[in-house]
Amino acid sequence: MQHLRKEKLKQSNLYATGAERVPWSFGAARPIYSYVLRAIGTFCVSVVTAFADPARSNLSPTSIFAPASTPAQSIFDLSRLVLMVTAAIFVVVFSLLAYAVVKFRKRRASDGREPAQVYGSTQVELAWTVIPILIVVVLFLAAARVIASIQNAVHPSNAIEVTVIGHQFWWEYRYPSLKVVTANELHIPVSDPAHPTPTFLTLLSADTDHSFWVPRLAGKTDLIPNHPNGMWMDPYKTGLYLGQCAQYCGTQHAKMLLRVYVQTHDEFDRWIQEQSRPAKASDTVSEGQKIFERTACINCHAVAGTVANGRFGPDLTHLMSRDTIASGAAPNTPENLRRWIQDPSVIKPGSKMPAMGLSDPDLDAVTQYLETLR
Ligand code: HEC
Ligand SMILES: [Cu+2]
Repeated sequence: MQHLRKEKLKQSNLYATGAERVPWSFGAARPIYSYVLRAIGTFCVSVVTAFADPARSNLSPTSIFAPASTPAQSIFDLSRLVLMVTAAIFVVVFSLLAYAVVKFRKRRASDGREPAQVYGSTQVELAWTVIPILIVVVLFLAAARVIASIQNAVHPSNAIEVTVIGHQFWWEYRYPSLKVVTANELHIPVSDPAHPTPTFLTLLSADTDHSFWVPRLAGKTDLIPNHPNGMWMDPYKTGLYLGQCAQYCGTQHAKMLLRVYVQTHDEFDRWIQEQSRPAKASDTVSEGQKIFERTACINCHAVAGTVANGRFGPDLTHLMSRDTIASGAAPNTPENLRRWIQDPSVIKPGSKMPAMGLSDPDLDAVTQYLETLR
């Protein structure tokens, strides 16, 4: 228990720093059974906590047992039903098994004769065919109901629309009607159940399959090239919700983390206002900006209001408004920013941004310039 609790603390790190603290990474190599045991242990602890603690306060920030939005709540209720039914089956089957093993074990005094041989029993066979069929039908209907209720949800006119584009290995977020483009940190308003303001996501991919999964907010949905998918969420509570790309998409899939900031309406409106402005122009173009605009940086990155309009990498117009860089792989500090520009593979080996080979003074100047992008 102690061990598991410590593990959970480790997992609840909000983001990784450097190579070693990605949520769900297990650190040093261990024998494979220890992962399996830990997975089973963590799962059991989560189940027990979910049932025992209605506030579900001490679960990890990515737990499916702590839903904070309607789709996640429906899925949680369904999984609770499935878990209860399967737990009952487990108890019945294993009790019968244990009873048979003990009752009919080989005894010292046994005379070696075969027990009575029974050939078929219509009642028993009917029972063990009909009952499982009924159970499967009930589970099927319950699941179909939840799927339909999520997929057919009405789309109110005041819903926030966001287009999510999965890239190897980062997330692009576009708010088409609000004229905002950002990356990696999704901001959405909280939704009061009395006056819901849900957010509807259109899921696209620029390259390969990805999957958007923030367990506390909604189910898992894939981003498939040339096949737009959709999902929605209406978080009840403000806060930061975490997740991760849930479909293997290449080497850095594990560092393609999801961060959803659920804000009050005022905070959200302010954020939108700030994000829809172009980059703050200074009177003198700084040395760093000159280097940035002379280098291939602008082929891949956009900074609104400047010549930089590349779309291959994240939009950098308001880079400093983000808490992390590289899709949650590292906190957004000047040191990490410099390390990243010098050689992205130090933070994220296999990332699609090349090391640009800048000299030290140029590196400092570019970092300084990026730090002005608020
Ligand atoms: C070939 C395209 C390409 C070039 C050239 C390039 N980048 Fe990038 N850059 C990317 C990609 C792709 C990412 C996202 C990497 C990831 O998170 O996996 C990225 C990420 C970044 C980030 C982190 C952004 C965030 O919000 O997470 C910064 C900062 C950055 N680049 C700065 C630069 C600078 C400065 C240069 C020029 C010296 C440069 N890039 C050149 C493609 C490029
Ligand atoms: Cu991915």
